Amino acid sequence: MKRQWWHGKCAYQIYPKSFCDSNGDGIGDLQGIISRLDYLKDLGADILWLSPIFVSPLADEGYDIADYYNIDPRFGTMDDMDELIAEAKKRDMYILMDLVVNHCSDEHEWFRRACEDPDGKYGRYFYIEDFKDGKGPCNWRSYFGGSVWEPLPGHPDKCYLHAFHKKQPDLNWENPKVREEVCQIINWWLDKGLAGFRIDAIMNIKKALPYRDYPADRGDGLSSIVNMLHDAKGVGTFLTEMRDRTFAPHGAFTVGEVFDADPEELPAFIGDDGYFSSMFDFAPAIFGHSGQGWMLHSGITPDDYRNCVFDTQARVKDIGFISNIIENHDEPRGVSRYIPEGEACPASKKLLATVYFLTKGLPWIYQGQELGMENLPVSCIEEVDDIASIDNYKVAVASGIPKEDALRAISIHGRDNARSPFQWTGGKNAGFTTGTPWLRVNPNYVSINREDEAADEDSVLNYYRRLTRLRKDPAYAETLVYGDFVPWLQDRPGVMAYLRRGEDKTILVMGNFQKEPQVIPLPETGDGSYTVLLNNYPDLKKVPEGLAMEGYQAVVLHLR
Ligand code: TEU
Ligand code: CA
Repeated sequence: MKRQWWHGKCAYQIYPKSFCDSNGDGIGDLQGIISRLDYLKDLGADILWLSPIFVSPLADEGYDIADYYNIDPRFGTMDDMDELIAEAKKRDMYILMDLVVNHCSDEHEWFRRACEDPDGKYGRYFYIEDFKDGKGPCNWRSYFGGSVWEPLPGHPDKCYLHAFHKKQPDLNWENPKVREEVCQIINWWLDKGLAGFRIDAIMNIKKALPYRDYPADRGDGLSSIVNMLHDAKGVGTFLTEMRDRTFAPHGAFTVGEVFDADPEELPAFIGDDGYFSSMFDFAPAIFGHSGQGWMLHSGITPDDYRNCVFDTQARVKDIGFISNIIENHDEPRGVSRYIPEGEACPASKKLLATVYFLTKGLPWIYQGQELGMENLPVSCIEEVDDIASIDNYKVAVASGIPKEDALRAISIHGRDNARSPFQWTGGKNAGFTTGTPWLRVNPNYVSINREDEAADEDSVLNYYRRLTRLRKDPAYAETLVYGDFVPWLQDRPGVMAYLRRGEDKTILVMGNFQKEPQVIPLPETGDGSYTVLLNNYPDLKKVPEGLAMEGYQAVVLHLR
């Protein structure tokens, strides 16, 4: 694997709408981000991915773009964006924006002109078809529920395809003019000084054509669009063209949101000459998921989590650099998902931080994760913003599931969980805004907030600061960035442990991933002595059989 400038960095995802509001309108904005760059630098964040801030009606919170060349006034101005790029550069930080090009907004000029003339140039930017007997060409279900086919405004005999929300018409990537438009957007932003992009929903750009029905997977007679995607071959042709015309000439960093890639395609996606620099590991995030909706999702135990992470590490090895997360803006909070219910506490949150952060690949922190922020309680459907949650709720209630059970599923799987305002202080609105926050603040901000944790040496926040510093420590960086990943005791219940083995050092990362204490043997290496590099407890007890680990104790040892 060719070495890259970003391999030794730490990355951070900002959800701008909920990060920091600078002007009291209750919505996070660019000036808010600029005001927090020193906080992020001190945390150890080098690469910053901003979820979309382009002009948008926010039907899908900005993932429905109406103008790729302008900043939505709710987030600020293009001058603010230029200032952010410049201020980040001064701090050796790198800005990524979110490339959302599987679809645009139905309020984009392209779609407006397609509605004026469905058979004209812009009609061919989209998948516009004739209804037949009042039905669309196939029975695919959108990610957000219902048919992917929606009547084309002004043309009741025609319909357009949307994999996501009806306000997100899919762009037709088979049309070279669409691909040209996308390349222009990318190059325009890279020329402005962006370091690169996170690439949204990119596996959706290739459809299996001609359209055909798939076996209905629910009572509505529809079939999840994911079933079609399994048949859609050839996305690589589009991705190669995009890379060669944009990312490669600029030396840009890119990280793909790639679901359902075939394992043998990994080198093509993130190898030395891959379509992208990296891609996210979603194996833990989708573990136990059912295509039948959230009500049928099964849980994930610490051992399941460990096995997912280890499977990915075994699959990726030295093919490329995977991007490791425990959460993002689409997923529940990692500490609420991966730590058994009722056992999320500073020790277990630090354990989870340790065991994911030091695996091989690029570590990502999602805003608020460094504080140990947790899922957002839900008391009624009216307070829910997330359109995926609202769809899952409607489907569940329509199928006869009690409302309180449907609501509980949102509290576990909903996307609002990660989108509640960043908790800066224990004061009003958690210091996020002086106005009314666009989404309610988690009531636990009084005990989980940056101000209090910064002052507490033993806080989750200060533990993350130690983690990022350890990974960049000149004495250990070579081993932690490039060392082989070697599982240790991978079948032992309640243990998540692995070696990072470099040329001249071996580092053991070991977590007792349960609340009960247990003695865990050490691997036999060297003279059996070690240096403690990190420990989420004040001390570490060595016994003849190994280490007597407290509940949720995690350690990082340099084995001599
Ligand atoms: O998400 C794409 C994606 O993750 C879907 O495959 C997923 O199943 C869907 O989010 C339902 O939960 C990206 C963005 O991360 C997400 O926020 C957007 O809603 C979506 O694309 C459309 O742009
Ligand atoms: Ca604001």
